Amino acid sequence: MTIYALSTANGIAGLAVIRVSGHLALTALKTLSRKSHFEPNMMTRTNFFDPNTSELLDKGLAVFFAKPNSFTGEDVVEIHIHGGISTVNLVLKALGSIDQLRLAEPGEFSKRAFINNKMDLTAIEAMGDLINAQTEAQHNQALSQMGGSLNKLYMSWRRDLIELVAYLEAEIDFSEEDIPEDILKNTNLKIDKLLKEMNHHLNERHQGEILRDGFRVAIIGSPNVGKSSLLNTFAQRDVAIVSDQAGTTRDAIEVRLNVSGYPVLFTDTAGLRETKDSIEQKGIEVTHKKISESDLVIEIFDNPSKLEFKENHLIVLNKCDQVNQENFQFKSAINISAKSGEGIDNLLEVISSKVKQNFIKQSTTVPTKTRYILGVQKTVQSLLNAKNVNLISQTELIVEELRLAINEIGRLTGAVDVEEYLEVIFRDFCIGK
Ligand SMILES: Nc1nc2c(ncn2[C@@H]2O[C@H](COP(=O)(O)OP(=O)(O)OP(=O)(O)O)[C@@H](O)[C@H]2O)c(=O)[nH]1
Ligand SMILES: [Mg+2]
Repeated sequence: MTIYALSTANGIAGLAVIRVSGHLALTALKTLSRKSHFEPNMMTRTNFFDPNTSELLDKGLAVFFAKPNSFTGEDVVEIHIHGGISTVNLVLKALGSIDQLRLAEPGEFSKRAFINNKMDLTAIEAMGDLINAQTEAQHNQALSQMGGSLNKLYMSWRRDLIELVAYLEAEIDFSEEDIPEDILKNTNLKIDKLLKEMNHHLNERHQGEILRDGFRVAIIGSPNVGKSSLLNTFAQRDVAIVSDQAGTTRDAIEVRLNVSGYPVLFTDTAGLRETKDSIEQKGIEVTHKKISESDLVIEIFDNPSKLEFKENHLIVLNKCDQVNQENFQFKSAINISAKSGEGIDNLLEVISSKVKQNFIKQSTTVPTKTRYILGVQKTVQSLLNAKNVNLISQTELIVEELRLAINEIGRLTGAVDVEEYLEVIFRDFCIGK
């Protein structure tokens, strides 16, 4: 079947692009444009008509990509028309009236690209990440993985394992006696090298989480010091209730912000103090949990005489509009006023440099999906099993475990049976992608 869909966002816009893919794509374009020839890869100005009423629908541009040199690997046509609900709907309706054309399902263009070997699964998933990226760091990571950085890593492991199996199998087939000692030693060395690389990869998962979910900053301190006020100042809107009553905030309130191109998740928490109020106690429990989960803790004080320095906490003295700065005992606290905005830029800069330190080491092959982490963990398990079998007498068992490992890694890129994954992966895509 030839499929079509609006590939740009729905709604009012200057332009809209409708994509058509399949063996009838060019026929569909010719039908709508009443032109008999389109040069591949060349943008052509054309009118678009309703094939049933001959009515002019829009004037625009069209481009034809001949298979296999297209996004999906099939014949593809892009129809560029004016954006806007009515024009788009009329052209979609006109396409739908052509025999054997149907509206694409979510992610169907990408699925066809995968089936036709235009992209492996890691690249397709990275393309989804690219579309959803909200910060520069997420964008860069996605772009690199779309370019094949993860695919290259996984494929190199798979190739090493396949070579190892071939090597062992040759030995099993040809030697009448037990496998020579040096071959087994060599096998173990190779397995150890792979295990080291895979464990290193798994250790990078936290970086992937930070990139996806944001660098987590917990804002803590005693009641009334101005935690919620600071969150509101960062967010530039009222996300948390501010009042002069101690114990205002009970639930943790989260705001995701872009700090110098990095995703940062700020959490405002319940003020820490002894209390008999059971709801507030629960809030304080949550605060402790947030502290343990965070990548950075900002501890706020509003009284210079109470300042206390703790390792790994960023100490902030709030309400500097109120207190006489000359009296500060500790100059090393960051002085701000959540109310007047004084010192906020400086504080953001300090946070930004902490976030950057975290991302500087960021590798482009971070396992960005749970699927990758689980697959590599299973591979590691198979390799550990392979190492544990009795090497001399049970070489077949080693080969068996290595085969499991090869299969597991192959599923990550889509090199082997992945039917069960496909639906899950493409389900998250929108129509037209
Ligand atoms: N003068 C001055 N007042 C501030 C400043 N920041 C906050 N306040 C006031 O301090 C009081 C407490 O502010 P909140 O932001 O609710 O404090 P909190 O730490 O979230 O308090 P709890 O949620 O109760 O723990 C409010 O009356 C704010 O208006 C500041 O920079 N200067
Ligand atoms: Mg509060």
